[in-house]
Amino acid sequence: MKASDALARFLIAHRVHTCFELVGGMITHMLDSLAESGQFNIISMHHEQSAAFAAEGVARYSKGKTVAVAMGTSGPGATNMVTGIGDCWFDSVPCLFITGQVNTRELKGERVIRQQGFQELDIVEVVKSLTKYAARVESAEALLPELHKALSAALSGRQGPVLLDIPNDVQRTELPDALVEKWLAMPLDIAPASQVSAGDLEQITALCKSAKRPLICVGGGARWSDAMDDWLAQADRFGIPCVATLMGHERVVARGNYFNMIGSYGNREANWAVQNCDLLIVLGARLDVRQTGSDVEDFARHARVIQVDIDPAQLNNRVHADLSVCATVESFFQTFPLRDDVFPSLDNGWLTELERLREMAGANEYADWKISPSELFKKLNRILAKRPVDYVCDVGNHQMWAAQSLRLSPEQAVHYSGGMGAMGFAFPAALGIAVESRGKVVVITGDGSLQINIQELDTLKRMDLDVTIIVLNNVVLGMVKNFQDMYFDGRNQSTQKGYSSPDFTDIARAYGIAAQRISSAADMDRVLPLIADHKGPLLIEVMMEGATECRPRLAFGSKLDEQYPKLAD
Ligand SMILES: Cc1ncc(C[n+]2csc(CCOP(=O)(O)OP(=O)(O)O)c2C)c(N)n1
Repeated sequence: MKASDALARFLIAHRVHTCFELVGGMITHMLDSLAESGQFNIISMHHEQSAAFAAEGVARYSKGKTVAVAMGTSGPGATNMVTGIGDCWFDSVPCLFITGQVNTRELKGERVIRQQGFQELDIVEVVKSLTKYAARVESAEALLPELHKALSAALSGRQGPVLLDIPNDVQRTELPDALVEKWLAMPLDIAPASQVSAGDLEQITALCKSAKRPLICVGGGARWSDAMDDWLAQADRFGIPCVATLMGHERVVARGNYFNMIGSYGNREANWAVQNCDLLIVLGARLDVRQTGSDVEDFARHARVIQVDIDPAQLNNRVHADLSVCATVESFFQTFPLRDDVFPSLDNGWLTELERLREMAGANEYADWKISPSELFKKLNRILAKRPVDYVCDVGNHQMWAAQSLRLSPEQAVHYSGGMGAMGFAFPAALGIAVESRGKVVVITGDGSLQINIQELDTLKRMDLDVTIIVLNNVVLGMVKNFQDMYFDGRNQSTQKGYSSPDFTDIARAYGIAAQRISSAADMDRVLPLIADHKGPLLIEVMMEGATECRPRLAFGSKLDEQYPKLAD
């Protein structure tokens, strides 16, 4: 059997059945084999970066259970995928990246030259620091063992991206059928992750016993746990409040004792909760500067901190943890029962105070703007409530407006480019999510972010997916402009001066995609409800000139609960 056919069979045997790619000479054998298998969904994109984000979208939708392939040719096809690989790496998303490579006899090997073959580039070396496993497949016999190793690594422990670089001649070499069958029958080698132990549970329980103002903080490491929703519902019943980081916020359903997102762009009530709790239970969050603010010493200033994380290197890293537990958050949810005797010292006023603050912080902070982003998201919450929807946000103020105001119903999720913060992520990731879910996906993007992968409007039209793009067009690179306003006396080089954005409504229509424009609050009431029953591609351009601020936010050096503007201002 031809090695590239064996690759297709191996992937199908492991439920990998979607491939996003942009073709090039060095991947034609593999692509042909995937197509000829008749069991692969191949989606051709217009940029390998988009293919990478789209493949990532499949895994994000399936909570890391389904891996997709992003494939690019040697040289530029490979380097174009690096941003997507990095995104998977930082946000722990399993994904298989495959690059074609020049024939083995054309490889430069140990020669001190830059290149031997045309488009030869050592992508394995480039992505080593961004992958769980990356290797060049040296021979056809090594292909299936390498695939086995790579897929196993992607799905083990703290999940992440893997890359295999496959030379053209390796792809077209014949392999003995018996060898192929042997590897097809081999189950993946998924390493067991550490679990919360009885000793850990004892220590956690002891800290909970004395806590008057406990707080759960859900992070990215918890967001895909199947047990999370039931556990949080139980916490809700016992009056235990919960907040989340940006990544945790992706999957927490809005409910009574959920006090939203912490951080420098966090919700006021969430930051206040962190700064006033006496026990903070951090579940799968690495507590970076965006989550704690720069004054780490002051973070959770009155609290003892319990940190549960699958990755030992993340424990007790920036924030001092009084108790570090190296285990999956899933095992914590499964083994740490919530009963009314777990928090016997619970102060009832704690929840009442948090509720009061959440109510106050829910006020429209943009009443002086023609279109208030928080009001826009409140309307969207109402319009799409209780419907299965995946939101995908880009990077900028629009993302933070969404994170502060979107409220998820069951069967809803939102996806962010967390650690990488890559503008251009949302639209292609949404395509991947829609391919996998076959359901409604709503993209929240800015004029700067959408322009990075705008070429995929053609892919959306061709695939006819149920994707609505809401582009908040403030005609500036708002988040950075805001920074320049604060620290560069308003000199707005390249965010406003020298920056431009086009008419997105016209562009969508040119691609054959239905489009609407919102220029006033009244337009919002007319246009947003259309999303609910619309099936297929739709672009909504929201004109928001002058809207460049995120309220509230944290100035550098400020304490987490001293966000700007102050509520009384
Ligand atoms: C690929 C990439 N390049 C640059 C940045 C830096 N950056 C962060 S936010 C931002 C502005 C985003 O502008 P836009 O998408 O219009 O959103 P807005 O902030 O105006 O809502 C920039 C340039 C980034 N995060 N990603």
